[in-house]
Amino acid sequence: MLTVWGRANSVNVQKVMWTVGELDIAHVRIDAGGSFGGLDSSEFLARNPSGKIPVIEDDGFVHWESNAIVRYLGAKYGAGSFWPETPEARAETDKWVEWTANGLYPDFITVFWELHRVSESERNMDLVESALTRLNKSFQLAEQMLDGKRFVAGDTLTFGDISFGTNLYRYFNMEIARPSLPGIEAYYASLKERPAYQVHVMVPF
Ligand SMILES: N[C@@H](CCC(=O)N[C@@H](CS)C(=O)NCC(=O)O)C(=O)O
Repeated sequence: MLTVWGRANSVNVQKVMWTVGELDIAHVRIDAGGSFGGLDSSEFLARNPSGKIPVIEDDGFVHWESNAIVRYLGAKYGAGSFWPETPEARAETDKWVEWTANGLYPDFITVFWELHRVSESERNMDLVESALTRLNKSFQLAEQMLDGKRFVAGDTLTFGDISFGTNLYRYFNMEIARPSLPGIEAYYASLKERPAYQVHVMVPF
C-alpha cells in the first residue's frame, strides 16, 4: 500500500496525487506541512532528511522529491503509456519535466509567492513584473513546444504532463496579464476534464 505525506494544496504534492489518481493506485494520504506541521519531527526526518513534502512509502520503499516520485510511480504502475517504453519516447516527455523545473518554475514560484503568500505591504512588485515577463515568455515557448499536440509528448498523457500541467491551474487563475496562448488553453481545457486533475490539482490556493 502506498502512503503519501503532504498537504493537498502543495503544488509538489499535487503532482504526486494527480499521478496516483491517473494510475488508480490504492493509497492513503497523510496531511503534513503548512498549518499541519510535522516536518521537523524525528519520524518525518527519518523518511526525508530535507524536511519537505511530498514523501512516499510504497511497500517499504521510501522516496522524496516530487518529480522523482512521479517517475518512480510511473515506472512501477504506468509502464507502457504514462511511462513510455522506448528511451526516445520517454526522453521526449522527460524533457518537459526538466524544462518545467529549470526553465519555467523559478519565475512561476516568484510570481505566485509574491502575489499569494506575501502580504500586500511587503510585496515586491518590481520582482513580480520582471519574473512575470520571463514567465510569459516561457509560456510562449511552451506554446511552440506543444505544437498542436494533444499532450506534451503526443496523443496520450505521460509523466511529463504532470509537472507542466500542474502549474496551469494556478497560472490561469492568478490575476496576472497573460499573452495569447491558444494551444496551451486548449490543452488546459482538456486537463480540466480529467477527474484526477479536478480532484487533486484544481484546489484553492
Ligand atoms: N524539490 C522538492 C520541493 C519540496 C518543497 O519545497 N515542498 C514544499 C511544499 S510545495 C514544502 O515542503 N514546504 C514546507 C511546508 O509545506 O511546510 C520537490 O519537488 O519535492
